[in-house]
Formats: sequence, structure tokens, C-alpha cells
Amino acid sequence: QDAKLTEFEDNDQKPVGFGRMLRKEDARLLRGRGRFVDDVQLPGMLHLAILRSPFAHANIVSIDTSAAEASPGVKAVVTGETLKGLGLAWMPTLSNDVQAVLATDRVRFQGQEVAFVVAEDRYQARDALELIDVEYEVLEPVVDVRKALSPDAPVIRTDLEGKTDNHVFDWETGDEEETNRVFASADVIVKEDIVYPRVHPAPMETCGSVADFDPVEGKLRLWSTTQAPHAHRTLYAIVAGLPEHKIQVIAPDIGGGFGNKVPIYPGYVHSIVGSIVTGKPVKWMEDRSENLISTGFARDYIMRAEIAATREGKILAIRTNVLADHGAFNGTAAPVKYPAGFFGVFTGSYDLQAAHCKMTAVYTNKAPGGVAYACSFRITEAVYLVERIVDALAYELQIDPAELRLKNFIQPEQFPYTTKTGWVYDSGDYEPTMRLAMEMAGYDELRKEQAEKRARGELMGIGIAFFTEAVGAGPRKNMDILGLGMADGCELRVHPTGKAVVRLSVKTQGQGHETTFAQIIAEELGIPPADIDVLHGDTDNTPFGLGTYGSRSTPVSGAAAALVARKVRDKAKLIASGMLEVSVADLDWVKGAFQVKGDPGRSVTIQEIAFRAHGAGDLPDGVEGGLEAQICYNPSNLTYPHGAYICVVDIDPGTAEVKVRRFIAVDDCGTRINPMIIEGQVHGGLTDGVGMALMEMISFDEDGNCLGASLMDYLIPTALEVPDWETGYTVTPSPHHPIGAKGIGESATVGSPPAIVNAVVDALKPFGIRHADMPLTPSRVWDAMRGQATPP
Ligand code: PCD
Repeated sequence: QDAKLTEFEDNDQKPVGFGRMLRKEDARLLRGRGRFVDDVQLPGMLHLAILRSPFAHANIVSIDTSAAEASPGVKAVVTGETLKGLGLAWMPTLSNDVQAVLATDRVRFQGQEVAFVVAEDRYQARDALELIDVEYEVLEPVVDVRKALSPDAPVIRTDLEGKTDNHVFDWETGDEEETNRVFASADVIVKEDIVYPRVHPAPMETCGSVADFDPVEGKLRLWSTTQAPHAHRTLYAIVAGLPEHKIQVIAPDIGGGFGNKVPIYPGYVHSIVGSIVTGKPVKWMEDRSENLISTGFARDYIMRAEIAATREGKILAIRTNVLADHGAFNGTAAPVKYPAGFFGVFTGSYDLQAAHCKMTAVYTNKAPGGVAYACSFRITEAVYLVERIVDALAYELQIDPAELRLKNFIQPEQFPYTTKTGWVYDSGDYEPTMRLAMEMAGYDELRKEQAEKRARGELMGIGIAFFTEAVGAGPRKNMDILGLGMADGCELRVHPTGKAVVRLSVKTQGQGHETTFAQIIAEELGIPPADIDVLHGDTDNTPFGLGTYGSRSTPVSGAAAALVARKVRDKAKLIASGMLEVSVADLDWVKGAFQVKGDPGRSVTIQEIAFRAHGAGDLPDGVEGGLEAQICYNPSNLTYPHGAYICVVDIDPGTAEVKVRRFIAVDDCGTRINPMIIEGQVHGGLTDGVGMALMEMISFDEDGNCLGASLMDYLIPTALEVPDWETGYTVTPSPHHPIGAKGIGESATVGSPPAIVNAVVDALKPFGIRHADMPLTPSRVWDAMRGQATPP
């Protein structure tokens, strides 16, 4: 249950280690003292604006920049041709494709970058855009993903040599033959076509950068909205041919990332080029429409799902065929060996005999993306698929959906459990989590209430989702992004007075790392969190690592932080043995001090040891001065958090409006570092889920015009649309993580959409409805109630 404010109001009661504690960063963020990219002001700084294509598909016949160049305040106008001359017209994406930095030959989605202007202020830059005269020859756009592979579809990626169709990749997992065999012998097969629509992470702060190239030092400083500063720096070095040690990427405060700030966007590169060309610092800051139409969207999967079971409800197998819309450039970030991300976990939390998935990814004339919006690489889609099809099975078999799930869970003694698609779930104990959610919800009473309401013609629905995620990418033996292994560095320094600074490779975007990583060090070293500074986001001051997304910070960098603290503790022990004149074997660690075994009166605190480590006098033989350590942590496996969600909705039969009345979320992320932050993460993710399930969708008209280009058209939930969340938890530690923690940051975004959709479909049961596609807007629910197919 959510704790009362008083429990954590008082930071004087803060734990030395894990527990509720107010966020250290809020002191500045809540006072408006945060420093975001747009707050960066440098002397002589210029401003950049981007000209974007109004068409989804067109040849560029000519571009005339002369009037723009003559416009007041304009310092430079750059086109694709200029960049081509510098060898910079194209850049690699984070999934081994290339993307145009500025279009040269043609434009391939509405909103694509065609030219940019650098001027003295933002208004002059924007005004000059109007003066650029581009002649386009409009081409037929490929908007319908189902038609992208038809032989008469125009080929989008004519830039790729020898490309004659719109294929991106084909991918397969599981055992097809075995799955077909199990299906053939099953009593019941249920099939459903399920769409996960294109949605957008829409962080509060849009993307932007300030580039400052110093030609004398040859040094580039880039402030940018990036969730992965080190990976970006390496890529800039490779793309621009700048020496890596002369590039400093600084991600200051970030106003939400949600996967939107993982890719490298052309705008970042524009600001770099702009600064090199003008010799001045150059700022680029996107507006809301630019963010919505041109930066990483998410999902866009069309899935055919089939489930096979016995008449008694034992699930035997799942198979699926997926058509994935990747837009004009494959701009998703995914580990190289996982082109469909971690979609392979579509077998969910159930013990199956067989599973198989076939996927085809295609190019369309839409913005690139496929980013993991609050999703560990396509897990959101996988969880939605399995939790929807399991509900469809419950509907067919007339079994209660909670009972069906309980009957099929992987059992605690089966962990570590290898799924039929080869994922090794580290730990789990599903039934208690499910039972707790049912108890909190008052499940049986809810079903009674529903029966009474149904009898009166009222539409009430109860939806369940149970999920297992795979987060914490990942073991470097099989996970890398563009060849960069997914391990994380961490450095810890304890100063002479016992205050400490820990340097992370991951980057907080609002989830509170400055607090929780201090808590991890505090737990391991007994130094109060207030005495520990957490540094992140500046590549000159932090060790290399792959960044924050896919809820990987706690599983990977959190482990690194715990282990680097243990290294420091080991050294502290040697120093303590010298100070207390006993052997190391005679020392006990009590949080914050070493004590002589059997003589608790003789002890030295970590602060005293720190002073001694830097102080006068000899240290034990072979011990160097100072108290610090560094580490690069390579996880042996992912962590697999799980959760049970129950949603209660009421539907107005007159307007078809869905109201989420209650939502119960029981999460298991193993050891909980800061329960207050965890609850905040869950609240945010559940709100995301309401958005995706009920209102968010980026759609296109037949010309490829983006219809979700503003927050008037692309609806996101506010406090008014969400209930008071009811949260609970169970704790099943990860056996391979040094503190047993699993990720939590995306659990609720992953788990809530199926719970909400299942609730809506359950409410519509009297209409004989087994499935309806998101977003369940009043018009879609109305159509469903009237038996009309929902439009794709
Ligand atoms: N935790 C604790 N405990 C445990 C776990 C965890 O305490 N066990 C906590 C930590 O520390 C942090 C948080 O919680 O603080 C989270 O975590 P994680 O799970 O590890 O995660 P990360 O990595 O850190 O982060 C990331 C995530 C993601 S991924 C996303 S989307 C989102 C989330 O995060 N985003 C965001 N959340 C958030 N929040 C905020 N505020 N903002 C943002 O932006 Mo992706 O892939 O990118 O799509």
C-alpha cells in the first residue's frame, strides 16, 4: 500500500541504505533550479532551426537558399548538398541502418530534415526557414504497412544499393515444427489479430543540443538531451572523424526520456556542424510538433496471435506472426543480435510446451523509430500480445481469467526457467503476487458486483494482466549496440573526511539516481546518503557505459555501484586491521565500521578509516594510500521482474466513455532500494498505460501526413483521467545481482495496457466481444458495441 506522507516526509530519518527517502535532486528540481539543455547560455551563442519536409515521399528537385542567406541575422544555411561535400549527409542508426542527416536526393517521411539555418536568435532562424525555396516532385507514399511488401509498392530506400523492396529484416524464434505439432493435438485454439498502435514517448522536455567547437583546442563540447552520453560520444567520434578524447558530451538535467532520447537525431549533428561552420556555439531546441512528428515513435506492431490449450485450460503453446512498421529508417536502438528486441519473451509467465514467432519488419514513409518507449526492447508489445490472447482463451473456455493464469504459471521451483524461446528467467514466485493483487482488489466481491450490474444493463469490466519483463541489458557475450558491449563502469572515491563521490555511466532522466545510487553506496559502506554525491551525464567526468534505457540502470550500474563499494570496503578492512592491530580475519563489518571480533568496544568507522587512508603514518604492507576503486560490471544475465495488475473500468453505455475506476498494481522488482521512488515509477508507468490503452495514437492519412502532430491531436492523460493508484509488492530477489535488485522503471508501462484493455473487453462481454484494438477511445468502444470492425 502507498505509505502515508509522514513516513518519509522527514529526511532526518533517512535510512543509511535502503528505504524511503526524499529525492536529493528535488531540492533543485522543485525550486526551478534544474539546469536543462535549454538553460545553457554561452557567449556569442547562435540558434538553429530545421526546415522539414511537408511531404511523406518526394524527390528534391532543387533548393534555393539565397533569400534565406540574405535574411537578417542569418549566419549559415546548410543543405544536404553541403553535408554531402563534407561526407556527413548520412549517419549510422543504433540498429545498423543509415539515416539522412539532411535529405539529399529525396525525402522519405513528413517532417524529415531538409536544411537548417543558423542565426543570431531563434526567431530570425525560424523566419529564414520560410525563405528557403524547395522544389519537390511528389511521389506515391507507402503508408499502409500491409502493402509495403506488395510488388507494386514504391521502393523507399533507393539510397541502399541493390534494394528492390521495402524489407528491413525477417526474424524468427522458437521451434516452428514442434509448435505446429502441439497445436495440431490441442483441444482448443484461439486466434486473434492484435494491433499495438504507433505511440510516442512525448517527454515533457523536447530534444535539443548546444554544440561548442573550439578550433584551437580541437575540442567539441556538446550539451544534449541524451539517455546514453557515452555511446553517443563514441558514435560522434566514428561519424565525424573527431578524436574521441576531444569530444565531451554533457547530458545535464533531462526532463523525461522514456526512450525518446536514446537515438542520435539529425538535429544534434546539425548543431555540431553549425558550430564548426560558424565558429560559434550553436543551440538547437525542438518544438513540440517537431518532437512528435520526427523523433523516435514506439510500437507499431501488427500481430496475429494464436494460443493452444486443453479443454481444462492448460496452455500448451503460443505462436505469432508479426508485421513491424519501422518507418523510413531503422532508427530503433536494439542489441545487434536482437533485431526485434526482446520480443522473444512473448511466452509470458506461463509454462508452455512450445512457442514460435515469425516477424517481418518493413520500411514505410513514416518517421523512423521503433524506440523502446518505457519498454525493454519490444517487451511491451510481447506482454500485450500474451496477456490479450490468454484473456481471449479464458473467454472461449469460460474460465475466470485469474484462475486460468494461476493454473499455468511457471512454478517457483522451476527457476531459473528457460523459456521455449531461450530466455533464462532468473527468479520468480508468481502466485503470491497474483493472490496479493486479488486480495487488495477484493476480486470475488468485484465479480459479484459485476454480475449485479450486468443484470441491470450496466457495463463494468475487470481486467487482469500478469507480466514478466527482461531488463538489464545485458551480458556482453551476446548483447552489444553497434559493437559496443553493454557493460557499465562505476568509480567511487571516498575523501579524507569520509564524504564520497560516485561516478556513474548511466544517466538519470527524472527517476532519481542521485538518491538511489547514494543509497546503494550507503547500504554497502555505511556513509549517510547525504554525504555521497552522485555524478552522471558528463563523459569527461564519468566512466564509459551504455546508458539508461530498458530499466538497465539498477540491474547493471546498480550492481556496479554495490561492487565498487565492496572493493572500497575490502581495502578499508586492510587499513582497519592496521589501525586496530589485529588480523583481517578478526574483523567484523557492522554497517559503517569494522569491529574486533568479540570486542565491540574496539572499532573504527569508515570515516576514520578514510582519514587514515589519506593521513600521516604507515599503512599496512602493500596497501596504497587513498580510498577509491573502479569497476566495469558485465551482468551474467538480465533480471526478470514480474507483476500482477487488476483494473476496474466502468463504461457509459450512452457515450461509450471508459472510466478507470480502480487500478491495483502489485510489483516484484526484487530488493527495493527506495520504495517511495518505486511507487513514483509505478504511478508514472500506470498513467502511461492509461494513455496508450485509451487515448494515444500517432496515425497518418493516406498521403502520409502525421495526424498526431500536437498535443491537441495526440492526447496524453492528465491527473483527471487516472484513479488513485493502489500499489503493493512482493520481493523475489535476483539471485545473480549483488543486492538482489531488478529493474522497475518500465514495469507499469508494460503491464498496464493489457490490464486496461482486458477490463474494457470484459465490460463489453454482453456484446459478444472478444477483442478490440487500442486506443479504446469512445468512438472505438461505440463501434465495438455496435459490432462494427474497428479501423486499422
Ligand atoms: N529502483 C529501486 N529499487 C529497485 C529498482 C529500481 O529503488 N529494485 C529505483 C532506481 O534506483 C531508479 C528507479 O527506481 O531510481 C528506476 O530504476 P530502473 O528500473 O533501474 O530504471 P532506470 O534504468 O534507472 O531508468 C530507466 C527507466 C526507463 S527505461 C524509462 S523509459 C522511464 C523510467 O526509467 N523513464 C523515466 N522512469 C522514468 N522516470 C522519470 N521520472 N523520467 C523518465 O524519463 Mo526507456 O527504454 O528509456 O524507454
